Amino acid sequence: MTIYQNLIAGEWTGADAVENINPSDTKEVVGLYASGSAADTRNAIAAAKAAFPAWSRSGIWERHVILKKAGDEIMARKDELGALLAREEGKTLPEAIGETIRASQIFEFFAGEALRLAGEVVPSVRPNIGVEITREPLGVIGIITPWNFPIAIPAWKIAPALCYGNTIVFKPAELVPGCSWAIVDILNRAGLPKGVLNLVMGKGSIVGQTMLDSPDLAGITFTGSVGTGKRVAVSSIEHNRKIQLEMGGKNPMVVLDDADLSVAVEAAANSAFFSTGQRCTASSRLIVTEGIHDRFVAAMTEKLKTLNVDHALKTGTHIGPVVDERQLKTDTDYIEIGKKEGAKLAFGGELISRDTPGFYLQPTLFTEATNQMRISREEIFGPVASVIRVKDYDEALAVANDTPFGLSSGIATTSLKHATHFKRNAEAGMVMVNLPTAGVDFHVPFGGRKGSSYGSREQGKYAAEFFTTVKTAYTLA
Ligand code: UN1
Repeated sequence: MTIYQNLIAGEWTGADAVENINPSDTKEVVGLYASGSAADTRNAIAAAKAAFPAWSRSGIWERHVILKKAGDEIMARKDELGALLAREEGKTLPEAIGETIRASQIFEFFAGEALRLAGEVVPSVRPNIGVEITREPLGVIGIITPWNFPIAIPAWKIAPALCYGNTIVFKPAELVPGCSWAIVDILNRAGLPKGVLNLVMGKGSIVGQTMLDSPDLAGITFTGSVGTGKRVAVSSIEHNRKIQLEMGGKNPMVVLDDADLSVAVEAAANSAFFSTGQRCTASSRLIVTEGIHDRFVAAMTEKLKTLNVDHALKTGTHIGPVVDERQLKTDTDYIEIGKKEGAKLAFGGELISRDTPGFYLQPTLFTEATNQMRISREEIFGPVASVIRVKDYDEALAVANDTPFGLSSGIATTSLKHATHFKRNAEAGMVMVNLPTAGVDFHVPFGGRKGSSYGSREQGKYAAEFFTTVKTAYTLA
């Protein structure tokens, strides 16, 4: 089998490889991917550092052309890349193709942003002096991405980093190197100079740790677990390094008595169970007022009966497998914890077998949960959600905000008054009215508050905040 290698200083390299396994069919090896060493990582950082002076001064047209070419190629290959994504991560083929289209759109967006770079010219408070405020690239950026969005998250970190003139050392999640390799190959062929984008696939404990220890990374943008995020933060203080962290969520979906029941059920089922619940934006706490509670639970249970859990590439599959054995164990451990804590298992909870060996778990719904239970406080990252019964809107809002996280917060209601109040008072970076908490646009800011995020927002024009540093220049006229 060919080894998909790392790209360091413009050369494909690496002989040590690991298997990329399909979670829908663990007999299938998607490919062999290089596993980089600490020396590879240091070489990649040195290459990115050497490439920075020229790339930071490259013209905006050159950056536009490369980003646009990459976006176009990803779109042209959406079915093939979507299938690769579904095979390595396990989300369904339509979800995977949708994510691939999103990655293409992100490159198109930042291709445009490259042409819109602008600063400000303002008068000084002193006479005969002019002031210019400009944005300059930050330097070498370390990019560390998770397994749950194998193409969209790399796209939304790589595209702005390049757009604003930075160079990159990119470490994708070990479980899903395939889409990352494909994006790097596409950008490399689109004409990026050597060393501007370096790919080091491999272990977090080796590649990731070497990145954290380096004094040469000016910034690290990270999406992943709270624990690893904290390590990125602590190491970065020591190196005076800018960071952008997207970590967990325990996103609430409030359902009020006046909600349109079918809108509420669609939004809740999508948020909680699509992409196998493996989204930091998934809603795992369904906070339901008592007048609609029983009807909501009955309708959700009916809906869950219609969702097929099966091979990600099979037509008609709504929910693919869990990503790997370790995540499956986390999910089933939490299901046991929920039962012990006294929540009622209303649907699912069982492993299922299909034609191919894979990590298949039923969508799981608890009822009679309280907001103090561990299943309501800790991120599970699987197809598991709990219904928490509340008296009225005020209690629903208080419960929604009573969490260490603050990424996305949803409400299903037909009341303008409650929707408006919720938008203002939800302690979250993103608020959704009559929509799933997950599934976001590619051209507007993404990120959260409290334990969910640290640093400035990702995506849209707000991405410039992280990927640039501001210069204020004074000139005597
Ligand atoms: C989405 O819900 O569309 O890791 C995106 C995650 C998020 C991305 C969610 N950073 O799940």
